Amino acid sequence: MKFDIVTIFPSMIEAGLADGVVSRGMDRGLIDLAIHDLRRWTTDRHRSVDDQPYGGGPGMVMKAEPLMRAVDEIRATRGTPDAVVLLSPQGRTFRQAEAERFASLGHVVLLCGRYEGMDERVRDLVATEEISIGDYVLSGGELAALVVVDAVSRLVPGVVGDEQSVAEDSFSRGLLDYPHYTRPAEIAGHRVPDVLLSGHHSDVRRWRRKAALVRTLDRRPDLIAEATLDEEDQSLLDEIRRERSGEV
Ligand code: JD8
Repeated sequence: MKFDIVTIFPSMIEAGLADGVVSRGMDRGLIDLAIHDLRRWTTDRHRSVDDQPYGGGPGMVMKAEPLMRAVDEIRATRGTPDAVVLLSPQGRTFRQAEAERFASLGHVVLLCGRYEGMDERVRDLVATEEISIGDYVLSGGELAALVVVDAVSRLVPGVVGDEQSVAEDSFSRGLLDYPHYTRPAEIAGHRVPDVLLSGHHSDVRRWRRKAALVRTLDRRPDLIAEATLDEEDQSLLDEIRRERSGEV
């Protein structure tokens, strides 16, 4: 998987990638990630990446031309990317399905803005898509790019040690995760549920599946509608609803 990140704050990206699964994937040659300082493609004495907005108003706008030159050079030196992604609050929301789609592509360029955002011509001429990581206001695209790189990289085979755990991850099943416990068996009167100590693997599996359904129903009912539920899940859901109606 190849990533190119264009930013005026390369050290922010470096810091975010210094540890963890992405840096290990880079060390192991599974991820080829290059960070590009946008100022390299400025031409004026002050290396300007921003300018005042036409029409007036507060703040500054990122100039289009340095970004256009940056992507041209990335194309020439690193190959034609499958996607050029503009991170912005106006983008469609980045979800697990998007992460899976990016992971299926070979080469993704991520463009990070600052200030009030990018000159609209970046959307017209450079970006192939526009993504937001969620409905809150960040100061720039760098943290969003790190989020995207992390979510996509862990789907690249070999990046996360345990393929099984990636496949079983809560969002790949469309449900929230079940509760996890490790030693000791009791803390301040809070005991680990007996079933998890029982050694009955099918009981453990059923308990976890039910707990995941309970959590999802309580915290993210919107996900239930989208989840792929098998017959066992359906009967567990019925069981939960019966328990809650006071029938049991
Ligand atoms: C890129 C500049 C800041 C945004 C004026 C504050 C993504 N989910 C997300 N939230 N925010 C961003 C994001 C914010 C950015 C830029 C991404 C470039 N800003 C601007 C508009 C209002 N300032 C984001 N992905």
